[in-house]
Amino acid sequence: MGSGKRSLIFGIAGQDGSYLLEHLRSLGHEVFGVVRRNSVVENQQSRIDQISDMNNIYGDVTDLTSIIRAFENAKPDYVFNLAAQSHVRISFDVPNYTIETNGVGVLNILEVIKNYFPETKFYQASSSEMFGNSIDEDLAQRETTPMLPVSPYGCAKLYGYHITKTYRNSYNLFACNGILFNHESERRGSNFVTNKIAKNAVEIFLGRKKYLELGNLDAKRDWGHSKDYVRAMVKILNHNVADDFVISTGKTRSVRDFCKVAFSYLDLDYKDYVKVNPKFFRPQELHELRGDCTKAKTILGWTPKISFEEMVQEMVENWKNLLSK
Ligand code: G4F
Repeated sequence: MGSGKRSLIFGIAGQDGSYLLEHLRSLGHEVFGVVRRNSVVENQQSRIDQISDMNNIYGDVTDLTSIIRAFENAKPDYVFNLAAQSHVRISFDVPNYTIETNGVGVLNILEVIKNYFPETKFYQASSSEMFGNSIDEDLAQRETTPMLPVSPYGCAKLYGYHITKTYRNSYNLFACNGILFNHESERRGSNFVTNKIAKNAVEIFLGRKKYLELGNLDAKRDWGHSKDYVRAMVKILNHNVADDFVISTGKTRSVRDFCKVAFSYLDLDYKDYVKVNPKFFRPQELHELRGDCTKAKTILGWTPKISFEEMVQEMVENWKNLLSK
């Protein structure tokens, strides 16, 4: 049974977009998605192929007329902006593009909502990268922690975060930020550290590679599962007040810990295979993230369900299935 609700997702072809599409459908929403044109169509569509009877619209958050067209097609009750240049290290190589997409892109959508669709509820995918190395006394980050980003990606996301709050307060829009800590899954791109480790560990296990090169093994992240985090996005828009929420697990682990767990599922010791290559270091590193999601737990009744170990196992198993074919 349909809920009568219509949702529009910018960035539907990404990890979170594809899980959000499935979740919204399970809630009875009619879902529309904006995808960027890509020269290799399989890359663009691979995560949403199995669910491709969706309403696909070509567009880009940097292209205002395409945003307007997407809104006119979808006539959405809910809009989720997950579109981004999402790789932190690469944001140092393409800073202008990152600011244009992750910063100005948010403004473009808000302008369309303010001028033409003011009843639409808006979710902005904000990021824990906005905190930089700022940390509260208890070593956690929460909604009140000062934000001091250390990458072009973090700076652009911080602009998106503030412009969302500014439009909410200036024009009385239902515009919200989810401040999401790292979240992964078998659908994660393999140039992010988690799926890079999972993929390479399986290649080593299968005898196709001898070692894995990584950057900073001591960086610590609060890693949750994307499936859990897309549930939070919907809860944020279903809340009766537009607000901002940290979404995290509250547990922190190092890149080294991730290697240890991933390789151990294959009965391998990561120390025999992992090498450090400075090529993968960043001009400035964010050393440690641990999110306190008490606000989301208390107000939205959201909690993560999938454990770190289950998630790592899923990622390793996925590569085992794909690569042993
Ligand atoms: O997996 P990562 O590239 O994720 P990062 O930079 O934390 O960003 C992710 O999470 C953010 C939320 O905080 C999102 F906003 C963002 O869009 C993205 O989803 O790197 C994680 C850590 C870093 O400290 C990095 O220096 O892993 C370290 N690392 C070590 N070796 C590596 C590598 N990262 C990558 N990508 N590749 C390496 O070889």
